[in-house]
Amino acid sequence: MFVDECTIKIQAGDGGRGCIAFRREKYEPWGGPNGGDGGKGGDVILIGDVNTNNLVDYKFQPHRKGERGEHGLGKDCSGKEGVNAELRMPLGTVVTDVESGQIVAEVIEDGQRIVLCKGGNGGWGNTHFKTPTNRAPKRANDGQPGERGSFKLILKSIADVGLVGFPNAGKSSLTKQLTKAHPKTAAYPFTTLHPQIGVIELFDEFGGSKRLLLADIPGLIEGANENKGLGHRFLRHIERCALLILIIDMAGNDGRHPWDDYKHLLRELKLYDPLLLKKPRLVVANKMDLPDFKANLVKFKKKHDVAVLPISCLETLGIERLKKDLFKRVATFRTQEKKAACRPTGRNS
Ligand SMILES: Nc1nc2c(ncn2[C@@H]2O[C@H](COP(=O)(O)OP(=O)(O)OP(=O)(O)O)[C@@H](O)[C@H]2O)c(=O)[nH]1
Ligand SMILES: [Mg+2]
Repeated sequence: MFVDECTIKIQAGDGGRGCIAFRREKYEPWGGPNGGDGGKGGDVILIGDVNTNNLVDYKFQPHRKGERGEHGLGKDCSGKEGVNAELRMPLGTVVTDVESGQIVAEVIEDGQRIVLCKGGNGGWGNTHFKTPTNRAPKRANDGQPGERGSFKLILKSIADVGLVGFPNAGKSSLTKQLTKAHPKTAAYPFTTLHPQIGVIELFDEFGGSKRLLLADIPGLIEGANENKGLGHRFLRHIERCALLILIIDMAGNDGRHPWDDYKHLLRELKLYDPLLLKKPRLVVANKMDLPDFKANLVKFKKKHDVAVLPISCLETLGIERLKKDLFKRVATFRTQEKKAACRPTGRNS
């Protein structure tokens, strides 16, 4: 089961209570205070984990708690700290505080640690309250309560390239060709039900290699914005991509019209988020091995003035060219992104 959205309830551990105690020894019947401090409560920590890509664990176990700190003891013994609750999160998880509606964390890197709720500090034992006028304080602090809250988790996968197309256009077939991933492919719509991330690797002549992440998502259909098909919720998984591939079944199988498919894809992307149309995109015409491909391509070009890259996933045609093109385009995008980030924004800067 794939879950990319859920709400969790978090409670960090309360701090332990401070202790009221006095030193009592054989020849020291009225020794001073020696009550230890309470231990700190356990934090709730999010940890980025590249090996998970699903929030299903949190859907079925939404309540997570840090351990409570132990109470302080006599003989100046502090209570033990509560154990932290460590929640492993897929990369790309956006965490929103339900009460305020604010984004409070984004898990981006493997191993990244984010303290979502802090455990309460332990209370002071009576040793801390000794003063020149009160040598035997009968006072200690309670521990502080741990932070708590409800948080919405939304997974927006991290990938460089996103594949968008109607069902059966060949998105998963292309993913198989470009990466080592093995998504299911079949001649019925909605074979892919949730996003799959694959790694595209390009080797150079010196034995080095470059990598890109490719997101294969379920098919998009006309009216997805009105929840037709699988809706367009899963488009969140291509929001972070540097480049989109719009893949069209140019052979027009099942009586489809590729030029209409292209138009509908653009419309659905725009309805989901107009920013998606601002991303660089590449139109790929698949199934060039089939007889109707050529005539359809001519018609398509008459209707849409865009560059189209013909390929066939079945016969592995045009794949290497596409792969190199992807690396070039993503590199250009990243350079532009860096330049834009470095560009001074203020008038006086
Ligand atoms: N003839 C031909 N068939 C292809 C080509 N690429 C994919 N197919 C076939 O088209 C069908 C659909 O391919 P998929 O890769 O599952 O398509 P998809 O876009 O991932 O489909 P969904 O996951 O349902 O959205 C399969 O039967 C493939 O074998 C191609 O280049 N030529
Ligand atoms: Mg598929």
